[in-house]
Amino acid sequence: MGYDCAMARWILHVDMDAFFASVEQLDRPELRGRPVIVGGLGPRGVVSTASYEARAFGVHSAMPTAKARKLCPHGVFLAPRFARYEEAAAATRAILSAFSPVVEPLSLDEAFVDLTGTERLHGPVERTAQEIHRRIRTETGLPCSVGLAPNKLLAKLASEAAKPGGVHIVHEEDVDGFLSPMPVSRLWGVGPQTARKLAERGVHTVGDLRGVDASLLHSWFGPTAGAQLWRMARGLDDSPVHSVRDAKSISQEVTYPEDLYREEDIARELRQLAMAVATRLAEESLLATTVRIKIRWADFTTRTRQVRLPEPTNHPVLIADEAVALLRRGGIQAEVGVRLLGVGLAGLIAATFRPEHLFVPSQLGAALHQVRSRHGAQSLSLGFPGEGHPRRGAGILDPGAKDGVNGEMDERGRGRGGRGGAGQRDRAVRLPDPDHGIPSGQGLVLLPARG
Ligand code: TTP
Ligand code: MG
Ligand code: MG
Repeated sequence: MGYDCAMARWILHVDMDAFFASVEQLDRPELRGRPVIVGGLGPRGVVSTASYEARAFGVHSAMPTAKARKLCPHGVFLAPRFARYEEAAAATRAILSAFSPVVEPLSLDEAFVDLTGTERLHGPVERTAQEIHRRIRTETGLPCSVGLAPNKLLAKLASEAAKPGGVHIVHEEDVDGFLSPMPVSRLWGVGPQTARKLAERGVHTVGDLRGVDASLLHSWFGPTAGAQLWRMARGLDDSPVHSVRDAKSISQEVTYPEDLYREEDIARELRQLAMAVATRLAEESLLATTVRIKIRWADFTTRTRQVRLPEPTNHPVLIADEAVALLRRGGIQAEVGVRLLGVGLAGLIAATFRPEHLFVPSQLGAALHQVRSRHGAQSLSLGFPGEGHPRRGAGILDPGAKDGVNGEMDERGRGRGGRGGAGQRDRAVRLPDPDHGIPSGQGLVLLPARG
């Protein structure tokens, strides 16, 4: 019914090929044609990406760098240069914006573009897809793959099918032929668990899935996931392309009933705000590249300061750390009290991958998000040993410690580089690995709920 008369949509998906490695090969021509591996270079580092030359040796993302070195001893191993990748990503986005106002960046290296209704301006969408592909290649010097299809689900699968370096177009009448042979695990949200459950029932391909009754899918996966699987098996997806993400920021501020004078009180409140915004960031599956603080003094002068992070993160400890470092950088006027504090996060990108190699205690971040979502935002705060309610025992974020939350940490929670921070208080988190460049904390501890 309504479906037939709705205007047919055309969604384009671009994904750069071996993005970080391609940028390195662009900037250093002597690396072209050679196996290039970008990632954490320390003993616990993880591969972010490998050039297609390196993939021939079996190297891939998320593999320990140590293993990649064994597989590909002649490879060129490089640490990531995020600022440069962001520059390349911005250049690509600028090209996309020339073809449609509706561009949704998904991560640094990929984006959806809604081309519906652009025919009058730019001609047939098939030609536009080729033109976008050509312009990215020639204007950024980087290889990419482009998918064009009636919706986001199919466009993303199409760009994967186009890899490396191609353009793949899926017309409405090709949908069945395109999807049927694919393993179900290629569909969004079909993780290993769902795939296993389906395989146990003889469902391996999307074609197999299409043969399963809706009622059966409901009984296996529940009404929501069941219906979603039924629709995806048919290539149906009406989710819109959101163009807002770039502009978005997340912030929170508090006006205090009594002005704050002591530096440690101000720092504690900032850390609390940082935890709150980091939680919202994680809830929205985003990473931030910029941290801001806002301070309004009792005389109503207001200052904001911001810092660009070396790498995108949603890590509450790291964000809190940066907020406090910003506070200290500007100096504290002890004689004038603080009336309002705010912490904001900007330069948001989708957390489509976990930058694990960048922040060693990433599981610590995940654990903090988990505890706070389960027990409420007030259940934990960050601070120094001795702050808060020392009698009830501040849980020190030392992965070696044996109590509660800390017990969940594994050896990955250790390893600290350190760019050298302000107050060198108790080093509650000891992270000895200098390759990871973790910003220095000021003795981070978990404080149990106050009051
Ligand atoms: P992807 O688009 O997933 O991979 P890719 O561009 O390297 O290769 P492909 O040709 O298959 O698309 O990720 C984009 C960049 O994001 C990648 O170059 C490095 C980074 N990244 C990580 O840092 N960690 C990860 O786990 C993944 C998957 C990617
Ligand atoms: Mg890519
Ligand atoms: Mg990608």
